[in-house]
Amino acid sequence: MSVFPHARYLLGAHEPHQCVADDGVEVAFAGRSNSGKSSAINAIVQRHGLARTSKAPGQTQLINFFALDLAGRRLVDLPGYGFAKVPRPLQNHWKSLLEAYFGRRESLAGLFIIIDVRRGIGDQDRQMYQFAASRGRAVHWLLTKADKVSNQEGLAALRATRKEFADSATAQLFSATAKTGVDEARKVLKAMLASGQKKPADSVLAAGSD
Ligand SMILES: Nc1nc2c(ncn2[C@@H]2O[C@H](COP(=O)(O)OP(=O)(O)OP(=O)(O)O)[C@@H](O)[C@H]2O)c(=O)[nH]1
Ligand SMILES: [Mg+2]
Repeated sequence: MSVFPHARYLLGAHEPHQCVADDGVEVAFAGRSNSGKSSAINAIVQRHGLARTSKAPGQTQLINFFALDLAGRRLVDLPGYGFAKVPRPLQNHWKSLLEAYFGRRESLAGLFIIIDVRRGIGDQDRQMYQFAASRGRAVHWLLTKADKVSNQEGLAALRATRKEFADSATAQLFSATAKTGVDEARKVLKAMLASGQKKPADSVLAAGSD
């Protein structure tokens, strides 16, 4: 049984106004094309095929929203960046879509940035970090495809990430294929979602409903 039995695909937004209503709480997954975002979502939600995965980079071209439960908790699969073969106008469109999303989204509680552990963190990953951090959102670096490197190489990448983002973000090793680090990632996800639900306005409402 899935840890999120009510998880389901909601919609894909090509334009900012098509996004799911900005209430409830959500955690977004960003990363390069083909880094393993959709695979990570499926492993963490424990639902094979919830987010579409592909060997061909550039599969996720929309902001895809998934409900995790009936209480307004969501996951968001953001379009992958850094895929050179995408025509320039489409790349620019994605960039402005991501900027609009990060600039305005109130229900965004935190960001997972998915990194292929073999490639390391790039400029666009750091840009995603800046988008989230500048709005006070928590960031978690998910160094995935750990099954593709030795333990030593994986730990070296993890140490470097923790050193660079010492107090400002968390990081872990992960593999969707080998299912390593899944429990840890799920805990971080749940903590982000819980932190997003404790907004002052929510507490006032909760206090009034007793
Ligand atoms: N070995 C290994 N392969 C993985 C892992 N995670 C993903 N992959 C493979 O990497 C490829 C891309 O995975 P996706 O999850 O579709 O990547 P994505 O980041 O969602 O890609 P886009 O939607 O195109 O941006 C697929 O062939 C996956 O099977 C992993 O942990 N280990
Ligand atoms: Mg994808």
